[in-house]
Amino acid sequence: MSKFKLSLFALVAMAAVACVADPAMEGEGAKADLIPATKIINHSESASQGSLLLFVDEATAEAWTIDATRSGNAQLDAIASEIQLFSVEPLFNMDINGDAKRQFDMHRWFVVKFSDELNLETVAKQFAESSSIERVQYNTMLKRPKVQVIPASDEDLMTRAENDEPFNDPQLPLQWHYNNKGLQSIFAGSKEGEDIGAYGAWKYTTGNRDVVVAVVDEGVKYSHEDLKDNMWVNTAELNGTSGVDDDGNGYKDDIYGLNAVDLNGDITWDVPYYNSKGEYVGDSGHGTHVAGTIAAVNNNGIGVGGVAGGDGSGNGVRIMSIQIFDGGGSSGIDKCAKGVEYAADMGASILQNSWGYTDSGKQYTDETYMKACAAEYQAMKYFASKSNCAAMTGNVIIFAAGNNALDAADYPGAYNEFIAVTATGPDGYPTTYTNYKAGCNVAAPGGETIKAGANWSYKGNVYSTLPSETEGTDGKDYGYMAGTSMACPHVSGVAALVLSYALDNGITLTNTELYDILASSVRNIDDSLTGSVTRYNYYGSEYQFNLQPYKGNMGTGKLDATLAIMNLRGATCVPVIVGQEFAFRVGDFMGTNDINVTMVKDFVIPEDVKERLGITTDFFNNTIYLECAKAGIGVITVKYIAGGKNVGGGANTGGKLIEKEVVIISRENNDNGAWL
Ligand SMILES: [Ca+2]
Ligand SMILES: [Ca+2]
Ligand SMILES: [Ca+2]
Repeated sequence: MSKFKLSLFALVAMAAVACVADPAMEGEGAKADLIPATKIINHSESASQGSLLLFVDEATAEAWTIDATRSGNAQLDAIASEIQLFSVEPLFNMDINGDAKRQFDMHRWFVVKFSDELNLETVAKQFAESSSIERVQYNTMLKRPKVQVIPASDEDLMTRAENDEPFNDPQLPLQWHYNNKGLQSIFAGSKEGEDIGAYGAWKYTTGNRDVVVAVVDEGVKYSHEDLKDNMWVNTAELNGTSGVDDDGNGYKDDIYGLNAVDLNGDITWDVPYYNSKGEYVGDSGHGTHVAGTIAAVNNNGIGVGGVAGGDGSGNGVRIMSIQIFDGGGSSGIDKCAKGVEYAADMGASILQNSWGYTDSGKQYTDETYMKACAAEYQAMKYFASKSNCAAMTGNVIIFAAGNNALDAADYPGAYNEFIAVTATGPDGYPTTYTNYKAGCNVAAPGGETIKAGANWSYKGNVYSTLPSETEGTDGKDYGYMAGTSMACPHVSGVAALVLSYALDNGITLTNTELYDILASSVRNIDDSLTGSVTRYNYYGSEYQFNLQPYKGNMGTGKLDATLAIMNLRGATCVPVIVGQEFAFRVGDFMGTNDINVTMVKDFVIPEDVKERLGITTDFFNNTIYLECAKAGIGVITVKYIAGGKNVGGGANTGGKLIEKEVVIISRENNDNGAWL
């Protein structure tokens, strides 16, 4: 039988052996076995005792909503009576956006509770016998993983931003994943430009308050000095009465989001827990770390930066905490689904998920995932159907691909309507832990751990916020983690930047168009994937990590925030390497077969752009020869005649004069092949 556990994806770095798929999983391929033939849609492993999720027919849904003791079906009432049900409750809150939820059949899901003493499988079978019950789902509990946290060193905390940094956050230079300067002191083999391209994008937007990102994870430390100003706040509860559900959404005191384990507003991040082996498996700071990557407050003179953390003027995107882990405990599928429902109902437009069913890419297909995780899936579909950002029709869902070095992304991320994010290191290569191939959509920096002399070096991990109260963070508010968990919030952050830019500039798009922008605003990764690179196994021994299997399998490429903004603008991007002349043949970039560029009339380079990039130009035969002395980004305007007839000697008949923005992106050669 398949063994799934739901886990957060922070890498346990010491376990980063060149792990190939566990042989025990190979050939298991028990897809048929995953979905039992009966109405019982999943297996009872890791299921919560004393409760089941039931998907009922319309008549029963209506009857149970009125009186939970009478379904209108005598057989079902007899079963309920025999089991001595404690309670029958709708899974979802139909009082809020009920009509929209009905379209996803969410009104037909109920949670039934009964004595823990009863045999769960027997009860499930009894319900499955009722003609009124269409599906029975075991309430699978999410399992706590071990997460490696590397607190900031005193030296890290003493870091001060150089003058060339765009913001004054002192530890920004440690965040190579936003802007990689190729410092070998951070990572041996680190390459300039192997980053998310944040600095370029920040010239156009740094965030917008009206974009809300729901972080489905451990609780976010909302009081963190570098996060508190970018937390989403439910003002009715903030200004309301303690112990009272002031806004009537079904949850008391939900000021910063939802604790989906206890189903209240008491978000926590520092609850300790030890398993039976004495290992610490309590809160790790994972949710706070992920939140910082998306929206730590920029330019506030403290700590770090966030991809969409604003510019210090109060314009960062906001983080809503959806807490699915709490100390040693976790949500089941039911509460996780309610957390997703909450994010949809309370205004999040991006769902950030650094969790998944471990190894499930080898077991599920899209079809079996939809069936076996039906309650959660329907909540996801509902979330995606809502339009919580004025700039976008629909919402978007982004997942980490998983950390088991498997050639398939874990579900739910692998599902075709969600984005699954793979992870690269500071040298731009795939990380040793990242899942790849089937179901993977796009790559982003997730961090890598290597040896530096005799010691492990974690500076190539992702640096972000931590909760200092939490065991393992050593009293530090900042530190390192690595994993596809850390790559995923870079993509959520870029999605948030794109929406921010759209809001700021009156642009509208659909969620499908945003997915398309995320998947197409990429730099090439495949050209560099030949041969191998040196990595280190669990015991610290060097080995050669073969790059070949990753070629063509990390998704469409490495996401670049600047390109994403440019794609939204619909502007043509021209890539230039510093110090090398580039022949910009306008006809190759503009026009179509029907409307050819017949004559370039003029091009305008604003003085500030000319100076910033050190641009020199030449012009001949409809080609602009460009050379940039400095790295950077600038917009020029090209005017040309399309569709006319070039009669020679600079004369033209007919056609249409077109004026277009062209974005010049000038970069140092980072030796990773063509990068557009
Ligand atoms: Ca409330
Ligand atoms: Ca309250
Ligand atoms: Ca900061």
